[in-house]
Amino acid sequence: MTDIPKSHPRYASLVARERVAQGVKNGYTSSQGLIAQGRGECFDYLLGERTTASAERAIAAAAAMLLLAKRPALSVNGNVAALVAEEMVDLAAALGIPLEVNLFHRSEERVRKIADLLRARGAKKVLGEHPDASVPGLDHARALATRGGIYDADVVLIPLEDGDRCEALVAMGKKVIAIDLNPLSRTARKATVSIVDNILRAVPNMAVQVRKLSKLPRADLEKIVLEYDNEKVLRQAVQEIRDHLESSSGEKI
Ligand code: PTJ
Repeated sequence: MTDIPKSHPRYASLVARERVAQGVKNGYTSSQGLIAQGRGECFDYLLGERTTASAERAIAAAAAMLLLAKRPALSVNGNVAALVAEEMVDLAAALGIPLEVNLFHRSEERVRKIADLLRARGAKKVLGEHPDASVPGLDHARALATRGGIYDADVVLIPLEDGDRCEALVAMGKKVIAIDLNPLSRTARKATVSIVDNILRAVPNMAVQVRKLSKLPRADLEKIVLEYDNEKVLRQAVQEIRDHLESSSGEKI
C-alpha cells in the first residue's frame, strides 16, 4: 500500500481509495468498484465528510429495524469487503447473524475471496458461496441468493447497492436498508431506510446503535421505526448538502 502521511488533509479519503485499489489488486473488488468509490467520494465531499443529523436518524431506525426483524440479513459486496470487512463482522456479531456475499458482477472466485477475507476477520458464518435461490426480476448471476440468508430475510442491509436489486428485494416484500452517499440514487429512493453516509462511518456507528438499542423494550424499538419517514430523511440529506455548499462557498444556493 502507498504510505500516506497521517498529516495529509485528505488522509481518510486517500486511505479509503487505497483500500479499494488494494481490493481490486487482491481480486475481491471489481474494477467497477473504483468508479463507485469515486462517485461516493464526490457525494461525501458535498456532504462535508461528516455524519449528518439525517444519517444519524436513519442509522437509529436501521438498528431498531434489524433488532425487530425475525430474519435479518447483511449483504457484502466487493467494495464493502475492501472498506469495512472487520466492521461488518462486528455488526453481524452484535446481531448474532451471518454475513452473505452477494455480488453485482458475480464470479465464483470473487465470492470465495470475499468469504475467506470475512472469515479471516473473524466471521463465524458466511453465506453466499452456495446460493440455492434467485431473486425474481433480476437477470443473470446477480440474482443469486441463499435460503436462510438474503432470500428469505424480512430485513436486508444492502450497502453500496445497485438500484435494480434494491427494487427487486423490496418487490419481494422485504424491508431494505441502504447505505448510499447519493441521496438521489435509485437505491436511496427505493429503500425502506436510506443511510446517506460513508460506509466507513455508518457501519461502526450501526454496531454501536444495535448494542445500545438492544437494551430497550420492543415497544420502544417499534416506536423508532414507526416514527421514521424515509422521504423526509432524504429531503433533509439534500438540504444538508445545500447548507454545506452555502457555508463553504459563501453563496446562497
Ligand atoms: O462487488 P460488486 O460486483 O457487487 O459491485 C459493487 C459495486 C459497488 C461496484 C456495484 O454495486 C455498483 O456498481 O454500484 P453503483 O451502481 O456504482 O452504486 C454504488 C453507490 O454507492 C453509489 O450511489 C455511490 O455514491 C455509493 N457509494 C460509493 N462509495 C461509497 C458509497 N456510499 C457510501 N460509502 C461509500 N464509501
